[in-house]
Amino acid sequence: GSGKFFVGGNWKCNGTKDSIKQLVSDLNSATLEPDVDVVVGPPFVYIDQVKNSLTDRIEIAAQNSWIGKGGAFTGEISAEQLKDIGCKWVILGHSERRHVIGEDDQFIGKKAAYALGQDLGVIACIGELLEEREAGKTWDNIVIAYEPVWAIGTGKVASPEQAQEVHVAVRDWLAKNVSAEVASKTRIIYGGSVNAGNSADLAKKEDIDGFLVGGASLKGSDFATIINSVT
Ligand code: G2H
Repeated sequence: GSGKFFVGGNWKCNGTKDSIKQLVSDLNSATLEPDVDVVVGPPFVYIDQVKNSLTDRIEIAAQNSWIGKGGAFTGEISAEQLKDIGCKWVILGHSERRHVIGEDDQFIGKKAAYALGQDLGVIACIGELLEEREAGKTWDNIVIAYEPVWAIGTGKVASPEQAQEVHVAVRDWLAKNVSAEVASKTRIIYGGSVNAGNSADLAKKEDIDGFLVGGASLKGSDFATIINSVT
């Protein structure tokens, strides 16, 4: 694999002040492998609550950001605002945003480029194929999440072999289209029905450098098990 194991919890549009208080307290008391980068992505409105209560051991991601500087863009949140409240990361291009909300590669690419320019880390999600180079030249802060659409929230996880095959293809694409160095150091993580029972087998695969976890990240003990499946 490449770099440090990376596990992101994508809470999506879930939670209340109370349920998040509980989840944060479970995460604060969980024992986590030290050699894993751990990030959670609460809904925007709870980021401040999480930032003020969650251990510094875990960093915070937003689930979206605007394509440029803030201003007259009703309903949007800027990268500058995310930084201002202590967010280090943003999840961009998630398939729910592509397929339910209608974001396309070009729009997601603009968001990624702007967020990287503001020094946010980007968790860039792709579907079946990496269709085009989306984020310009700054690859240092990018983690690529491969999430086959059929595996998202369905309980149908990709087999370790299926995921490994695509991760290798993505790495080859990076080698050909960006550089060998970027290909070898970019973390390519898997998302789609990862849970406490299947993460260890997936983590054994050489090109699976971590996970983006949805449903199972809402339970602290399961999320901790997934973090600790690093090999
Ligand atoms: C895929 C994943 C996390 P889940 O979207 O982004 O969600 O683990 O619920 O399939």
